[in-house]
Amino acid sequence: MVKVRMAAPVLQQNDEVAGENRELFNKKNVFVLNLMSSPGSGKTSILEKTIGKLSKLLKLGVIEGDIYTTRDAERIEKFGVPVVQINTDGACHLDARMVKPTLEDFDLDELDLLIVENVGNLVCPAEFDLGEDARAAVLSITEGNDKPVKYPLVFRQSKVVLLNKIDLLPYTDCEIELLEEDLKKINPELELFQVSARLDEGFAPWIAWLEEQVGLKKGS
Ligand SMILES: Nc1nc2c(ncn2[C@@H]2O[C@H](COP(=O)(O)OP(=O)(O)O)[C@@H](O)[C@H]2O)c(=O)[nH]1
Ligand SMILES: [Mg+2]
Repeated sequence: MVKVRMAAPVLQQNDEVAGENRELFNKKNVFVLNLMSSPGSGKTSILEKTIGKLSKLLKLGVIEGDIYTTRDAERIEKFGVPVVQINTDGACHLDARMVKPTLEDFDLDELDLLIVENVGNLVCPAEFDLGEDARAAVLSITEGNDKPVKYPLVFRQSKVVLLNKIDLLPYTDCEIELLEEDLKKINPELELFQVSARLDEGFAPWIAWLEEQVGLKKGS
């Protein structure tokens, strides 16, 4: 059974709580990734593939952010990794105060990597620090070439963008080189990985990046 936490209104400021979360993650040497995108671009599908490839190498945990359902957490639970669902009850993003109580549900001493799937939304989640070490964004190539320039904040703040649904390239008007150019203009430091969660293709550089980040955190 998936554990569900309802978001409760709390008065403490988000950044203050994000700082407390970050302190705890640092103390426990857990690398925390905040995964963001619009609904349907493939966050959960990418997580499923990522867990399949990493769970033998690293100890993983997942927080699922959703407005109402536990569907994504149920998908993740099948892989046997600890997962907690946060239902935001209408809110379009997770915040640090929602994340904090869920940390009691994990044995952080036993985790190397905690991935937070944020609520599907390209705008609001980018405004809220959860205390994570890094952000990654998923952009599926079916969403239209103009999304990076229309919603730059999420891409500016991310270290990685996973360009998903590459298998659909022949059926769309996506111009992948231009899309990558726009993303690099917004954030020249971005690591761009083209993947297809459907075909399970292109994941090696992403997995290597995650392993590197976890290693750096352990060594720090
Ligand atoms: N063709 C194709 N479909 C995909 C790919 N990744 C995800 N999907 C589909 O896109 C839909 C949304 O995926 P999901 O992982 O739930 O997206 P999320 O809302 O961002 O978590 C589902 O129907 C997936 O099967 C992909 O690489 N290629
Ligand atoms: Mg999802």
